[in-house]
Amino acid sequence: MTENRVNGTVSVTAPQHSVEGFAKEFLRELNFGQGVPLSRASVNDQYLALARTVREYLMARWMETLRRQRDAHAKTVAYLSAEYLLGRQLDNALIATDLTEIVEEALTSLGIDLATLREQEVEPGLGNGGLGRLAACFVDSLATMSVPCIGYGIRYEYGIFRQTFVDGWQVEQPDTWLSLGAPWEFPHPEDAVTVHFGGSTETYTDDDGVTRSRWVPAWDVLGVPYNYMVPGYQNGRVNTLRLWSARATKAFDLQIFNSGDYAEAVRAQTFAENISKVLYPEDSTPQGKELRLQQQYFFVACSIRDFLDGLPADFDLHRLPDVVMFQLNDTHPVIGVPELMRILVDEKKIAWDEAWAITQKCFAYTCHTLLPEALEVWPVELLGRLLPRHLEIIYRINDEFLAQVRQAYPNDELRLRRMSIIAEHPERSVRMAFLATIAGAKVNGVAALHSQLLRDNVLPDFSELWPDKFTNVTNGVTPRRFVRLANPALSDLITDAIGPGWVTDLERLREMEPLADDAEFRERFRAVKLANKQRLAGVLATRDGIELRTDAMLDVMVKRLHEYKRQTLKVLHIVSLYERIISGELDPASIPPRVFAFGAKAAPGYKMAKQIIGLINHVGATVNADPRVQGALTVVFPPNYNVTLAEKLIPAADLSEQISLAGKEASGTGNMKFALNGALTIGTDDGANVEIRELVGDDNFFLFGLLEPQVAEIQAVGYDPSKYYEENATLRRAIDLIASGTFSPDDKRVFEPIVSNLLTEDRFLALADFQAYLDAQERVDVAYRDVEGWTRSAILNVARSGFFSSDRSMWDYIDRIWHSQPVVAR
Ligand code: TH1
Repeated sequence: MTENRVNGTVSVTAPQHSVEGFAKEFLRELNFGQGVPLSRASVNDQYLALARTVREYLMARWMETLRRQRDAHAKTVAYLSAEYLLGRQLDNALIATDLTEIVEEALTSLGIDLATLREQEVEPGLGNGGLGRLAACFVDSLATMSVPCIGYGIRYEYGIFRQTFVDGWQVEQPDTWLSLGAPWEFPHPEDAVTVHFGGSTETYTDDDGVTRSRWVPAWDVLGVPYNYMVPGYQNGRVNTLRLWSARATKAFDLQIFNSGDYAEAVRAQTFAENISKVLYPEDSTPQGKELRLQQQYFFVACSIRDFLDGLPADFDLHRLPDVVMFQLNDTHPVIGVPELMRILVDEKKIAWDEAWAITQKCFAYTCHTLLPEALEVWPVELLGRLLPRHLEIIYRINDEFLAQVRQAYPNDELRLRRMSIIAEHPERSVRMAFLATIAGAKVNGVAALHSQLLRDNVLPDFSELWPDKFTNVTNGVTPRRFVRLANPALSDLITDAIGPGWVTDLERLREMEPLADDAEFRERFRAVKLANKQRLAGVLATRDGIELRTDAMLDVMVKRLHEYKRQTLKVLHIVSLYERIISGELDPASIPPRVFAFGAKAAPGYKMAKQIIGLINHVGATVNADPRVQGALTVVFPPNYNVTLAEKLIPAADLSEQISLAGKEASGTGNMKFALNGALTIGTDDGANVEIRELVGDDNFFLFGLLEPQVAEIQAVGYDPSKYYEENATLRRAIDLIASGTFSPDDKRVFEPIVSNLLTEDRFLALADFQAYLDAQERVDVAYRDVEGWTRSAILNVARSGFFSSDRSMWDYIDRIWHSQPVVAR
């Protein structure tokens, strides 16, 4: 690395791109960074040295980005998210810097295999599922689009648990992602921020004789920032992701230590560090635990303070909305609203009304769910104990808001009660979605249908009061990671056909449309799919000892395990096929052979979800071992589905299962990744499926199931699942087979809870949609037999899914919500 002085600042220039140069840099890192010679370097040594070498190529761009951003005084997006599901960093850095080939060659010249080093990286799993992965896609897009953005979150010491199966049942292991070294992070203890908790509030009279309130906190912790590079794709830009780690302000009490009570001496440290210790593994359902609220306030307080500290000393805070938009990724960071108010009013002594006007322009809120039980509420008692001043501020926001409602709707007590931030039942609590909606400049849902239902069903009173506040931004996924990196074979085929521009301008995939009618192109497309299946087979063999046949239809359902997503409906389909085969009704030779692949983690405390995982594995074991099936059906369920596995599974898939009950999946993003990689979707009219179907066309999508209004109707009159069981013999036989204990000979009653739940409650109407699902699956079989027709549809799925780039999502946010501008590189 060379250094030269420009304008009094040290600027770092990146090493030159050459094989010899890279090999030299790598050896230098190995020797001087890891302290080992090549001859004695472990794979981990080599991986760490490689990561450090690659990141040197990003360093100059990173500093240049920061400098340019400062100079441009551009408005920054501060994305506040409790989760970032990043996936592995090495490959992404390699494609961003266009170094893959050079590195491959340089390592080969040293007798090292790049693929082996790639496998050494443990992905940072700092998120649960779609919400965390979306945040990662968004920061990737903003960097690639040269938009000033800083992502703020938590550096969990343990990310999402590692899932193992013991006799088919999920057992969680801690995710020790930091244990072998963390070459992608840059700790900055000198920028640590103190965060306060607890205590009480007091009133006092200030110098001007005004009575004011202030917070007298009881304890504090330190937030230490760790920076991560977010490289734009081959554009010379690197944005920052800043994740906070909690430390004790006073690590160690020497007096207590000297007195011999060692445990007590480090108690404060242990207590503080707990705050960023572990990611809550609940997806789409909040737990309401005190530590969770501590986490939320901790990272938001650090982030807001960090942003404000970065402003010039003489900055006029009335101009804050010109320089930042805090985007709230669901309600988890909403406590930032009263935090900013507290800083402006209590610390900066800005008048309440002015502070509120500023605050309302600095926040925007994205809602990601429709499930009523997923809307976060915090008991007043807990919030008041942990953050007493914030509770006061929330009360005042609420009072003034309700006064406004009263004025707009006189004599409407019911409405006031419906709209109050404070709920009275079942206990007094703070409705965080309401607070976010009231404070936010904009409120958006994450797919067209979702945004509509958000307005109509979740926040109807608010959308009536402020129709213009509500908008939609349909989710997207980054084509860099989920096509270019995950599917190099398809990427090469596309680039061959239409040039490389699609990677940053995904609508250009449209140019491929005519090729769907080109027999030779279809042949090549099929070859790509087959190669991806073979690649997956290799991964599953070494990773899990799973044997995957590559000559069958690959039917994939990967997502968090949740009843509303209806993995059980998928199981009922498999069990039904199996039952019809063993009862002689269905000739296994008459259907195209299928591999059913699952990937799903269940929240550790979610009993029914864990039962369903057990059921899938037990059905799989039985079906796979039964010679009567003649290999027509195979079930594979590799444990620990994560971003790394997704990158191998999705490109190999033929069929994408998106079968949630209509009106329950806010958007989905896996659905987009499959379509972009040439899988056809079998799906309900839910979330972003609606938009996928509109774009790819009905002929290239297998739609089934109740529509959202029909679901609402059925539920209004009272849903009775047993009726479907009585009236549908195929369904009855499938359920009876599960109930008979066929899949669990050691404990025949083990799946009774699932069976009885389906027959008596079936909250998500799996039985009501069963027959429609089976019919759609028969249409899939027919379509799959037409090899050319299927390939044509698959190509059209790719060509017409450019809309689902997260770059487009980001343009929509800029246009409808942020009004920020790219700082153009060069
Ligand atoms: C998911 C939604 O379920 C999914 O439909 C959507 O595509 C994704 O967010 C991105 O928008 C959600 N994940 C969570 C996680 C938590 C709380 C609420 C949601 S909604 C912890």
